[in-house]
Amino acid sequence: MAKKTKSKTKSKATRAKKSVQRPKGKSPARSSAKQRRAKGATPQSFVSAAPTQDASTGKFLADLAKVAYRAASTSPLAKQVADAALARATEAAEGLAAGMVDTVADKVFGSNRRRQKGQQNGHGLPEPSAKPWGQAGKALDGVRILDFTHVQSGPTCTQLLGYMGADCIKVERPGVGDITRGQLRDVKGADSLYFTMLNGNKRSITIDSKNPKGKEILERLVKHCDVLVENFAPGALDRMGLSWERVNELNPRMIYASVKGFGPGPYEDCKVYENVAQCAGGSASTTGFRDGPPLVTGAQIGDSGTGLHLAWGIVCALYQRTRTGRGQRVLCAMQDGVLNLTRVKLRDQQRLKHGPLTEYSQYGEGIPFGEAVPRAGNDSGGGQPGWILKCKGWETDPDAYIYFITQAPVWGAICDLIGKPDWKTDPDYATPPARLPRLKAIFATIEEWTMTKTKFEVMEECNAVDIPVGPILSMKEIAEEQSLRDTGTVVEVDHPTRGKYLTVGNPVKMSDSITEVQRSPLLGEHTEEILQKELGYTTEEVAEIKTSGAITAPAKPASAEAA
Ligand code: CAO
Repeated sequence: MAKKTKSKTKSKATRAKKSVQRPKGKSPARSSAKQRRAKGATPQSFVSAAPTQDASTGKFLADLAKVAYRAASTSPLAKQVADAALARATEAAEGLAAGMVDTVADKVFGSNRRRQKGQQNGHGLPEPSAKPWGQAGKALDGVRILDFTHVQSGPTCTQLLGYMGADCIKVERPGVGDITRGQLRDVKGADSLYFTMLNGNKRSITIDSKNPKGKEILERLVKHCDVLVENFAPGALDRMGLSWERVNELNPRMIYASVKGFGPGPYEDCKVYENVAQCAGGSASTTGFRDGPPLVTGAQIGDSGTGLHLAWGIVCALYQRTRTGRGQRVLCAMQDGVLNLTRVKLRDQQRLKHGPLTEYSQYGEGIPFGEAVPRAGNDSGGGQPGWILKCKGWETDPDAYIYFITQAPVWGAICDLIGKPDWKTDPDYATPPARLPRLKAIFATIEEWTMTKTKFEVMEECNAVDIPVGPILSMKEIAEEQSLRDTGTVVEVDHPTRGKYLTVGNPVKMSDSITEVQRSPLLGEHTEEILQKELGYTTEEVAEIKTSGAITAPAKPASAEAA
């Protein structure tokens, strides 16, 4: 068996070696246009027939694709050639990489070591970088995002991609921009925190998408970028002439990612904001106290939660594109995103058929369940009962509380700590099922103890004996928490018009993709830079674009100051 593996490995390596020894002059890439015409070949068929086992041909195909893409906006033929060349170059690169990785692996590990590693033979990946951790670029370096997002859900998504290194080109309406620039303003004349905290690590270009020249620039951007992200009301992007079909025609590799309020169905045309999604996704009906109205939560699970889901979908689509070479639509409905985050309540809905939900405190209180999952106040929602308890100072400090979990394995430690050692053996308290009908009274007794200490003292004493508790931290305390600054979760950023502000950095820490949090862009700050450096417009062309009204504010700009 071992022998078989070895010979297989060897023959692969030999094949790879042989292929790079192919006489360069014989590559069809070098045959003349005259020869090709004589054979009746089209440029595309020629490209498609090029061998992909040859490094120099692979490189030639990649270069050809680059050149052809430059001409693609004016010539459909150039576009076809570019697409064919790129597809073939990718195949060549994949084939060569696989061969090379095999050869390198043999050199580095020897064939025995490679066998031990089983299938871990590179899978077409390049040789591991020799650069120190954190110095080999960022996870999404080279990914270009056409960021057509506004308000919160879409911008959350693109900011996360920006934190991971993607180049986010945010398109905004001239003179107006993302409506949140002017919403909830705290500093006169400066972009609001609503905007700045959701649009870091992006560049801003102003384009009037309804101006003919503006449309032309947008089409160039579509061809230039890898991902289009948008969260307009249903149909708005189609009305701009950027339907999925059109975008796919312009750039078959583009991933077209959208946030909408609802998926296909009776509500698909509705405009949706955060709290609408929280209500329609099942969160509000299960949040709050049983005897009170439904409640929305302060965590923006509809907006930021959906943005996060969309970012995940985009990264998966980018990965799939490395195999298929084509883009796809990625849709995340806010209702679906909220439901995904509220899935434990759908779990409980199904459990209801089989009896009462014994971990809900209403069970212990003897209150019958109805047909739908009830609001459970501060019940923990898991199998370990928990509740929010007062701590020292609660009379004046609205956040002097702690979340206390009576986790079964540490029940003995809880009893000792609160001065009730007899509960450890008392049949009414010793087991989790015995405690369930008494939870209210148990938590009231624990509270007598927590009220003698600050939330941080409770935290310290409980954690010393592994009792899980959580202090209710105010936003003031979070803003001042040094450990969150140290990890880059809370970051202070400097802004040219509003000065220093705090933002939330990347909540995901990666050992080889280090996040640098940058301030949000001013409206249109990068318009000329993007037109010239990314899209290749000349200085004269940019001057013409300016006079066309495609990138400048109309004479009477609409008010950015919104409710
Ligand atoms: N140039 C010219 N016009 C532009 C433009 C540009 N650069 N950018 C946007 N516009 C236009 C759009 O084309 C659209 O015009 P038409 O309706 O005339 O075609 C218009 O601006 C506004 O689009 P909208 O309908 O999306 O904006 P709205 O303020 O009325 O609605 C919202 C906002 C959030 C309710 C809606 O966009 C929506 O439902 N989005 C999907 C769900 C979502 O993401 N919600 C979360 C919002 S965060 O709480």
